[in-house]
Amino acid sequence: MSNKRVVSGIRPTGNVHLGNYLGAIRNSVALQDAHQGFFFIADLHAVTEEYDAKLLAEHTCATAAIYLASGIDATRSTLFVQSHVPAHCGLARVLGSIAPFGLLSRMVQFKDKSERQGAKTCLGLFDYPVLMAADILAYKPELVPVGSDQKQHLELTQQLANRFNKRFGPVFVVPKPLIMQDGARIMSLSDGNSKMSKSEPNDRSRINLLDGADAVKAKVHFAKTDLIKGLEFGNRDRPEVNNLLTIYQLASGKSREHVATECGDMGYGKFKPLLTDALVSYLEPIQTRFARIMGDRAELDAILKQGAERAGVIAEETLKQAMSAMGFAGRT
Ligand code: AQP
Repeated sequence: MSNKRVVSGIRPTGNVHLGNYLGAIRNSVALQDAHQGFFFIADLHAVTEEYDAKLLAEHTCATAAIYLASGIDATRSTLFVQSHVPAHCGLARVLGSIAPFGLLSRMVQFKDKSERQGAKTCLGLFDYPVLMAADILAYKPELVPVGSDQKQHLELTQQLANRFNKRFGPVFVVPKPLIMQDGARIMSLSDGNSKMSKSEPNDRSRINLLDGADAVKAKVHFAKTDLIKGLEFGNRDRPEVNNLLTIYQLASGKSREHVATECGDMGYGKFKPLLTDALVSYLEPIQTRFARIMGDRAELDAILKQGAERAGVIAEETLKQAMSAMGFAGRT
């Protein structure tokens, strides 16, 4: 097995959607052939904004099952729940001592989310990127597959690794983001300028991976479009059309050029059923596997337990190395 590692996580903040899948999960699945994969459900990141405590555990299990149903192979890759590996928090604490306050306050996601949350903004939201850096650096990975929304956080991770290595010695590997061009930013079905998101209250704004044929049909039917004739990629004034064509391209497995030719002269009356059919066929196998995995919770729990044990050994070792480099007295 390759000794190159890849790390990626998803927050259990709701229904995993097509954007999560196209922007991150499918890349993780592809990378596990040539890399040691560490894939986790980022539950500690899910409690930094308003959330429903009654649903957290359920969303955590469902997200783990989505990973497996999408093709993560637990015999080759390590699948675990973030909070089951305490070294992530230990490492975040020590990285916090070199994380510049000013830089953290300028993180775009923090600025957006804290503006929305006002007085409810918590410390966990502010130092989210430091915990994310710890999540990644703990495994010394080469690559981190993410959607383009996480690019800035990845850059902070690189800065923290470099800063630490320069000051205390070479403990961390500086990871590279892997942002695929296609699918890096899937947009909302109701607003082509906002990204598809789990926490958007309007469920019609996204295709959930577990949406059945009727839901997909209705969501595509109601997806925002425009009145301009013909369908085209890449027109900045037509973000909704570009998004729907991109989704069709990825779900159908056709090339961009093929889709541009196939759909260029179509109206929405013809295109939307085509998109619906492509999506339903794309999602069906994932949904069948998901149902099977969720039907055996004991097996799922065993996979996550074993994953946390495997991940814990590596993350603990990195934490030990980092603390020793920083001058902490060793534990006997
Ligand atoms: N719309 C998107 N297009 C492409 N990639 C996306 N990702 C998220 N949304 C899109 C990628 O999915 C991975 C997991 O994301 P996350 O669960 O950690 O949190 P997020 O980025 O905040 O995703 P959401 O769905 O928008 O959740 P909420 O609404 O809770 O904030 C990441 O790699 C992300 O880039």
